[in-house]
Amino acid sequence: MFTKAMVKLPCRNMVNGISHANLGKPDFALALEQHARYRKALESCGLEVIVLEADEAFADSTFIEDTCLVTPRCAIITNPGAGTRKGEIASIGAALDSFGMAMEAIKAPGTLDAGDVMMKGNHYYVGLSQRTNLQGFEQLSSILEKYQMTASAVPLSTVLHLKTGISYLENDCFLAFGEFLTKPAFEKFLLLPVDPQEAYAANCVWINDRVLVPGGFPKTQKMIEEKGYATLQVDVSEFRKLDGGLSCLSLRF
Ligand code: CIR
Repeated sequence: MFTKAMVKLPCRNMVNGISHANLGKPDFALALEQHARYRKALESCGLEVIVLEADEAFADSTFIEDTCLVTPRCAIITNPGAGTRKGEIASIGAALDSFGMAMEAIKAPGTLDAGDVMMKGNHYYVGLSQRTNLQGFEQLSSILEKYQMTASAVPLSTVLHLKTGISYLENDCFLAFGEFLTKPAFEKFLLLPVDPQEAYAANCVWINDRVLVPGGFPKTQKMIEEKGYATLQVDVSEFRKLDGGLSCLSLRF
């Protein structure tokens, strides 16, 4: 169960964020509204939501998930793989300070975006991607071992981040798209296959027996509901324009 979420308000400069989506520039005013509704959805899952101020110096800083992996035993500040995002980590340690967590960090030459990290109990699946390199994975793995947790690497071929294509819905059940439907790492689990027309919806977020689902992906939402989950729909179209999904917008712990 999670009790808290941390989010960071989008900045005006988000329109200059990294994007390969070809969906145009985000509308900042609409992004603010969507972010407010996202925060409400987190609250309705029973979470206390901590809101960090926007940081104009970093266009992608609203995608706070990439800057830190918060586990039940420690928080690990990452070294983001994109050059323009590295400075985002400066503020995250201080923001988490008051929670009394043991703090660890990924150091260069290791790089890691926590969007590449998926938690399943005490085990963490880590995508080797354009953002997360082998050293980043190895550092993360030794930090987790120090706290009696484990990690395994999952080489990625098509997606930006691991959680772009797969989400853990607890109960040994995953939502999976494309390359994740055939990866040996996940073959022993129940995989709910996301329709290719709804690929973006492969990034959903399980929170305390609810599943946040992006707005506009009815087949995926229905499939999740048919498995017995209560869903909450949140439209994040403006963040999608920057390759960001629902999970990227918060740290949950
Ligand atoms: C980036 O390319 O870094 C941002 N525009 C999107 C980051 C999305 N984060 C995530 O999937 N965890």
